[in-house]
Amino acid sequence: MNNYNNLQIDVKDNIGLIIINRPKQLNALNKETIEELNKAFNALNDDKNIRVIIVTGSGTKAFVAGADIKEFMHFNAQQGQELAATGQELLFDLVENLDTPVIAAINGFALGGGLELALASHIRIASEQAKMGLPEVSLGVIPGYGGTQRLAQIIGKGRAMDLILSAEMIDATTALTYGLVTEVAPAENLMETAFKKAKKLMRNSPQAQALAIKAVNAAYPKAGFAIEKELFGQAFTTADFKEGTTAFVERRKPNFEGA
Ligand code: DAK
Repeated sequence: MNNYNNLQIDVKDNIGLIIINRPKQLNALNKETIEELNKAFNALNDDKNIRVIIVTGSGTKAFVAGADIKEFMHFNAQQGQELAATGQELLFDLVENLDTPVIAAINGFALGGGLELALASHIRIASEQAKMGLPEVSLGVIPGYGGTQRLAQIIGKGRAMDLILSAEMIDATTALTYGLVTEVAPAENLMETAFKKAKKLMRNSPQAQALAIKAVNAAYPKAGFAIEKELFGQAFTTADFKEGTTAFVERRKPNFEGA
């Protein structure tokens, strides 16, 4: 099960644990990690002995600090659009629509694509140290992995607009108030709390849970996701995108056109 460069998979008590393991890059999602996550989620979902999947990040600092900026800054518009389409399908839509319940155990920074992975998960539990946000507009892009849609679905349009347009991070207590996470635990108890939750879920019918996931997801329109992909592609071609990602790598504030 552990034939992955960027993941560690553990199975215990019928629970599948996926640890995203690129601590030096704060577990940022590069293309290979997204492909490996697709394989791992599919494999655990297909294994009928696995009743719940928990996804978390390695180390104590980050769940996932976003898409890998150093990788995607070099993509051209076509690659950007392709990545938007395949990334959404391979990982974010996949997770949201799995039969097996997925718990995101948010152990630190969950930013951009990292928060989008948590948003696609069925249940979110955060450590007291977690920080969450969608900083994309500070890089000259928009959330491209479903964030514009799922954040508003989960916390409402007003708060989602605030978080997306300000690019600000919120802490775990605020996330709990917003309903972005449903539980907060001290950092040292996060995994214990997530496993406890998983065991509670396991008391119930897996068939009924799979049907319930389908039914809940059916309530949300899909059209916005296609528009998000298209607009993400547009943002990818702008000078602001070049400036925003270059400024990140150069560790300086961006100078956006007209800002
Ligand atoms: N990508 C690549 N490397 C990253 C990274 C990221 N997202 N986040 C952190 N790192 C790297 C840093 O560059 C640094 O590397 P070295 O300089 O040591 O080589 C290392 O991780 C440690 O980070 P820091 O030195 O910055 O650590 P600090 O404690 O000072 O700051 C931080 C922690 C989380 C506040 C900071 O690292 C940070 O602001 N990180 C970036 C957060 C962010 O903006 N994430 C990206 C959001 S945009 C797409 C669809 C969606 C997306 C992309 C494409 N398509 C459809 C194509 C989504 C985009 C995003 O996620």
